[in-house]
Amino acid sequence: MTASTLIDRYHARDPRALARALTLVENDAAGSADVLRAARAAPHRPPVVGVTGSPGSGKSTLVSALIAHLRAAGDTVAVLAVDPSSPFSGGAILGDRIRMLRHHADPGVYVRSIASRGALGGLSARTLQALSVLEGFAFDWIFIETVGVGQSEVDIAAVADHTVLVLTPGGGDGVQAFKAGIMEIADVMVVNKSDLPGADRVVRELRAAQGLVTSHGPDDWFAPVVKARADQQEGIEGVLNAIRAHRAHLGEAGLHARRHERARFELRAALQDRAGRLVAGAGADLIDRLARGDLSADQAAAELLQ
Ligand SMILES: Nc1nc2c(ncn2[C@@H]2O[C@H](COP(=O)(O)OP(=O)(O)OP(=O)(O)O)[C@@H](O)[C@H]2O)c(=O)[nH]1
Ligand SMILES: [Mg+2]
Repeated sequence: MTASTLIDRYHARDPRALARALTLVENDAAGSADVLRAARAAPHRPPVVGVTGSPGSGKSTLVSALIAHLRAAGDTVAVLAVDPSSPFSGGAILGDRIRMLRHHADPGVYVRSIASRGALGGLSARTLQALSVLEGFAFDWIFIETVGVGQSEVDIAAVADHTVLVLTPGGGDGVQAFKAGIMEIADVMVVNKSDLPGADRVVRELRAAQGLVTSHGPDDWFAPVVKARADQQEGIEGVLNAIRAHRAHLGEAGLHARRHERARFELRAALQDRAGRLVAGAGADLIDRLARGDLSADQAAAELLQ
């Protein structure tokens, strides 16, 4: 298939062309620039919802419940499941596959798993390209699930229009989130597993913690705290309404600003990729001079860039 045939079929919403286009941009293969340009020129702007939270908090179950809800209303959905290919969360991807399986035969749902950059689960430039290809395919909604370890939850907030933080009762999850500064990235907070004891307390704690944050302007967004029981489809409408409310709050100007933030993130990711390749290819002599102290890291960097 030539690049232009592929793009024609992609525009015609052929699912095989979508899969092909995604593989192309994920591998930075020949023709990927053309595909990417076509995807980004598309007029569609589906909401991009990032879902993050501790391992096992119920992110995949929640996304699956949201899909069921949206499909019932006739909306199409794509999911980008970012798999941190690290040993300590190695089981995630299999679990995701199994949980999303009930949507498997539905052509209105597309699930794509993609490896993340390194053990910290950060998003790579290629992941963002895949996201653009999904956006251009005119899905009504796009969800990105990342495991909330290290870099990924900060990354997701820079990339998504709406960041949903999934918390659970017990384990001091709410307080933990507050301390770690994770609450600041959340546009919507979901207290999932509300069937477990302590859910109402976590909700109260989160709301109280929000109240402690000073210097709020009149236009500031207070992330709604929504209770849910994802495995039973409970509270899902509330989560969707909170996302919709945040979209309305952002408005055109806010969404525009988020797109620019994403572009900046993508540029940084691309530069980091390039820097990594430069360092990998650095001569032994340069490394030796740096190690001996003949050269500062800054000077060595300048030399590499030349
Ligand atoms: N009791 C209870 N269990 C739930 C609820 N939602 C999800 N679970 C269960 O929690 C477990 C983890 O759910 P997942 O959806 O895989 O969680 P996750 O956050 O995607 O996990 P990772 O991707 O591995 O980080 C599963 O056994 C779910 O069935 C809930 O509302 N209540
Ligand atoms: Mg999961």
